[in-house]
Amino acid sequence: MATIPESFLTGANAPYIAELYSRYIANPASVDASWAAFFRELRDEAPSVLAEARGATWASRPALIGGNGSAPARATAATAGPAAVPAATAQPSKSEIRAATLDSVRALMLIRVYRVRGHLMANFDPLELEGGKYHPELDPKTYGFTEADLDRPIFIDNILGLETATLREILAILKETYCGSIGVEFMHIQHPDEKAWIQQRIESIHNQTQFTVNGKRAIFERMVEAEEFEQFLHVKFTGTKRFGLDGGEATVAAIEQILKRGSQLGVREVIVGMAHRGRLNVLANVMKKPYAAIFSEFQGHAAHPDDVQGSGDVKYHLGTSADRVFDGQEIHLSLSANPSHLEAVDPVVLGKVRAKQTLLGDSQRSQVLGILLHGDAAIAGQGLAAETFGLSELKGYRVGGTIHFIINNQIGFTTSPGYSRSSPYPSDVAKTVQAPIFHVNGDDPEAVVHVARIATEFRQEFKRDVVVDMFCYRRFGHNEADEPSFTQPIMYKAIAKHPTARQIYGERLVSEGVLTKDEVDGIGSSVRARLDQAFQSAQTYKQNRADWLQGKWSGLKTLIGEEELREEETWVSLAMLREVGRAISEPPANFNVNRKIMRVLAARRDMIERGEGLDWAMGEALAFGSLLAEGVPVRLSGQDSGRGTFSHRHAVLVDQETEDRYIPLNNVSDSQAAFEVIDSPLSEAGVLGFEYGYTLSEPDVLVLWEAQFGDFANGAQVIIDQFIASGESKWLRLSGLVMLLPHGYEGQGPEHSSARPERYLQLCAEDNLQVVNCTTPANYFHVLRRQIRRNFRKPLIVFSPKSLLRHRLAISPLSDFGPQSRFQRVIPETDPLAGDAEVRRIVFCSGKVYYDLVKERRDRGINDVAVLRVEQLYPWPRLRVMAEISRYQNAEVIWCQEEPANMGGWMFVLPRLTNILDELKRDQRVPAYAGRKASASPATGLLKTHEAEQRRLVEYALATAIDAIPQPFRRPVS
Ligand SMILES: Cc1ncc(C[n+]2csc(CCOP(=O)(O)OP(=O)(O)O)c2C)c(N)n1
Repeated sequence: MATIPESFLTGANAPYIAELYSRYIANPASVDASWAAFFRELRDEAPSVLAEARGATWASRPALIGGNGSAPARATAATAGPAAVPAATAQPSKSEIRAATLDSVRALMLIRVYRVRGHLMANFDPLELEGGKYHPELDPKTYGFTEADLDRPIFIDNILGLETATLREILAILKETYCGSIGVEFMHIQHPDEKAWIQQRIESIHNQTQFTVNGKRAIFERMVEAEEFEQFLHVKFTGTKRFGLDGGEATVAAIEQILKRGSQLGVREVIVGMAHRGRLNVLANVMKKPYAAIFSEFQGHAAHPDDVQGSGDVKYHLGTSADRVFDGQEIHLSLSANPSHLEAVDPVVLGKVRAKQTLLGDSQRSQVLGILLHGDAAIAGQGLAAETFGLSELKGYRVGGTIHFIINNQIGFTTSPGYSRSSPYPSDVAKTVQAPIFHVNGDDPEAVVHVARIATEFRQEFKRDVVVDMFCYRRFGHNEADEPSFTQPIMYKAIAKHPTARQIYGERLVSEGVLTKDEVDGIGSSVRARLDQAFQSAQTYKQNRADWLQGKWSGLKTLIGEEELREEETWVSLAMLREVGRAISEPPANFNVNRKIMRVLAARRDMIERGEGLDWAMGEALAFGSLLAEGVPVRLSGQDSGRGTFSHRHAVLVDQETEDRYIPLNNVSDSQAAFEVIDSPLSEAGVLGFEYGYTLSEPDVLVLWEAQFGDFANGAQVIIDQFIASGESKWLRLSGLVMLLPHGYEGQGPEHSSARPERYLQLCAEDNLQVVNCTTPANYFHVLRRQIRRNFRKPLIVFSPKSLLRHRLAISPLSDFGPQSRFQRVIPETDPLAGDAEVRRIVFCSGKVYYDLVKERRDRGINDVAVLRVEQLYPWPRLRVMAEISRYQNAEVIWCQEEPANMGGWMFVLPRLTNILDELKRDQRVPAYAGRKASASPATGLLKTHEAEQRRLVEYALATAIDAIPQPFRRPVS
C-alpha cells in the first residue's frame, strides 16, 4: 500500500481505479499483479467479493449501485446475493457502476486504515495530555468522501459483519472498535491466522465485552481493594516508600482476569515477574499475602521466619507463592523475587516457566504461564526486555508465549516519555516478535479486563507473546516522598484534579444501575475494615514457615559447616564409563558424519578402549553421559555450544548430506534422561538469566551456561551480581547453575584472554559460589558431577580452557574417573622431586599456567620447586593449602598467575595465603607474586610481547630470587 499515493482515490485517477477494481472483482488475474495484491490486501482476506460475483453479474447488484436517489434497503446476510435481486431492477449505467465501485474501494481502504492506525485516535490516555487527536488517514475526506456521502449505503461485503452500510454506520463501528478505550496494534502480524483471529475477536463484538452484573461487581471490588490498600499504607506509613500503584489500580483486575480466564483454558501454574511499581499491591491482592504480614514488614519486622538465615531484602523485592482457586480450579502462583535492576527478572521468569513446563511434561506449554509486568520507561530502555522478547520463539527457550503487561504511567522517575524512548509506544519492542499489542485506558477497568481476557485467549490459542499496554498515571512521586511537580507540573496539576479510576468506575456502575450508591460505599467500607483489622494483628504477626526447600528441594541443605570437609562420591564404574564412551563415539550406520569428525569420534573410542589420554571434551562427555545414564537431565546452552566454540565438543553431529542432527549423548541408554544442548542467540544477559531461572525451578537438572569467551559474560553482569552471587542470601533461593567461562592467556589479545576471574572471586563470601579452574579432564568431570551429587546447590563458576582442550599433557587416565577417584580441590605435586625438606619453593597456581611451569621445570631439570594447583579457588581450600605448605617446611611460597596483578587470583589469595603463613608461623610473612604487572587492559595485543611476558613470569616463578621479582603495589625493585 505504501507505493500508492494517498490522494489517488480523489484525483483524476479515480475512475481508472474504479475500472480496475471492477475488473479485479470479475477476474483477479485480469489486472496487474501489483494492483491485484493491493486490492487483496485492502480486503484483508475477507470472504471474497469474487465468490459472490461469480453467481451474479456485477451490474445486477443493487447494493453496489444504490444511493443515487433510490437507496435499497440494507442487505442482510440472508437477503444478500443474486437470489435477492429483483428481476425488474434497471441496468445501471457505466458511470453509476464506477461510482459505486469507487465507494466500495474507498470504504474498504478506510476500514483497513482504521485497523492499522485506529489506535492513533483511540482514547486510552486517562489524562488526555495530548489534546484533540486527528489523523488525516482516518479522515473520510482523505478518501474523497464528503458530508453528502454519510448516509449512502455502500457495499462492503460482510466486512465488519455487514453486507452494506452507510458511511456513518461504518465510521461508528470503526470508532467503537478501534478508537474507544482500546487501541489495537495487530496489522504488523504476518501470520494470517493470528491476524484474522484478533480481527475477528475484536470486530465481532466491537471490541467490548458486555459484562454481567456479577462481573462488573467483581471488577469494581478489585478496584476498591487495590485503591484502599494503597490509601491505607499512605495514611498509616506516610512517606515510607511503597512505589504505589495509585493511578494504575486496574492492573490488579487485569491479572485476576488473566488467572481466571487462564484457569478455564488449562493454565495450572503462573509465574509472575514484576518491578517495584504496585508490587505490594500485587503481593496483597493477587498473591494474597496476608495484609498483616505486609504491615508487619512495614513495622520493621523481618520477612523471614527466625529460623532462616540470609541478609534479606526490601519488601518490594521479595517473592512469594500461593495457591488460588478460580471457579473450582486451583492455580499455583509464584511471584519471582527480583533486584532493583529493572527488567532483569524477565529472562529469569522465562527460564523458570520453561523448567516447570519440562518438569510437568507440559509439552503444549498450556499449563504453565509466565506474566511479566513492565514499567513504560524500563521496557523501552532496558536491552534485557528486547533480549527476552528475542528468546520467545526459539526452540531451546520457548515458553509458549508470555503475557506482558505494561503499567504505562507515562513517566519514569522524573523522565517524560519524550526523553525516554524514540518510539511512539513503550511496547514497540514487542513488534520484533510480531506480538499483538493492546493499548488500553486504565480508567476503564472493563476495557482493561476485556483486553486481558483476549490476551490470555490469544496466548493459549497461539502460544505466542502478547502485550497489554495500560495507559495510566502515577498519582504521587516516583516514591511517596518525592515531589513530582518539580519536574512535571502540568501533568501533576491534571492528576491532582483527576478522580481515581475506582471513583470513575463506581459512578459509572451507579449510573448504569448496576450498583446503588450505598452498595458502592459498602464495598469500600468492608475493605477498609479488613485492612484495619489486619493492621491491629500486624503487631503480633508471626511469619509462617518460609516456602523454603520444599517439594523438589526437600532433602537439600543450606551449607552448614566447612565445604572443604565434604567428600561427595562422584566416581563412576569403569563399565559405565566404557558404555558411555562407546555410545558417544558411534554414530548410526546410515549417518554421514563429516570425515574430520569421524577421526574425532575414532579418537574418543580409542581413549576409552585404551583407558588412557582422555581429553577435555571426553571428560565433559563422560560427566554428562554418566549423569544422563543415572537419570539426571543435562541442559547446556550458549553460543555455538553444540559444536563448541573451539570445535572440540561436537555434541551435535550433522549429516553431511541431509543436515539431519544426531546427538550422541541422547543415545547413551534406553532409560536415560534427556540431554539438551542449545546454540543460543547472541545474548549473554538474556540467556544467562534464563538458565539461572531454570535452576530456580529445577535442582535436579544439571544446567550449564557457556560463554563464547569468558570475558563476554560481563554483558550479563547484572545477572551475575544481582542473582547468581546474592540470590540465596537475599531471597533464600538456591541455584545449581554452572557457568563455563573460557579463560587463558594465549596471545589472542585483550579481548579473548581473560574471563575476569577477579570479578567472581571478589563476589565470593558466605559460601555463595564455587569457583574452579581445573587443569585435568578428570577433575572437570568430577566437579560437574559433584554439582548434582551434593546435598546443597550453589552456582559453580568454571574457568574453562582453550588451548588445554588439545594440550598433550592436559589429559587423564580412565582410572581417574573410575572407582574411588574424586574431585581434587588442590592437586599436589605429581613429579618426583628432591625430598620435601629440600624443596626450596612452592609455586601455587591455578589453571593453564601450570603446564607452562612444569614444562619449563622439566626442561631445566629443576627438582626443588614444587608446583601446586589450586583447582578450587572458592570455597578457599584452606586446610589443603595449609597441609601442602606444612609439608615443605623449608620452602618459600609464591603465587604465580598469567593475569596482571590487579586481575586473576592474586588479590584473592594474598590475604588467604598470608593468613596461612601466619598460622604456620613461617618466617615469610607474605607470599611473593610472579605474574604480569597491574594493567588497565587484560592482555597485550602483540603476540611477541605476550610471549616475552609469559617467559618472564615463568622465570620469576621458578628461578628468580624473590627479592629480585617486582612485587605489585610495592616500591619498584632497584
Ligand atoms: C537498571 C535500572 N536503572 C535505573 C533504575 C532506577 N529507577 C528505579 S525506578 C526508575 C523509573 C522506572 O520507570 P518506569 O519503568 O516507567 O516505571 P514506574 O516507576 O514509572 O512505574 C528508575 C530509573 C533501576 N531501578 N534499574
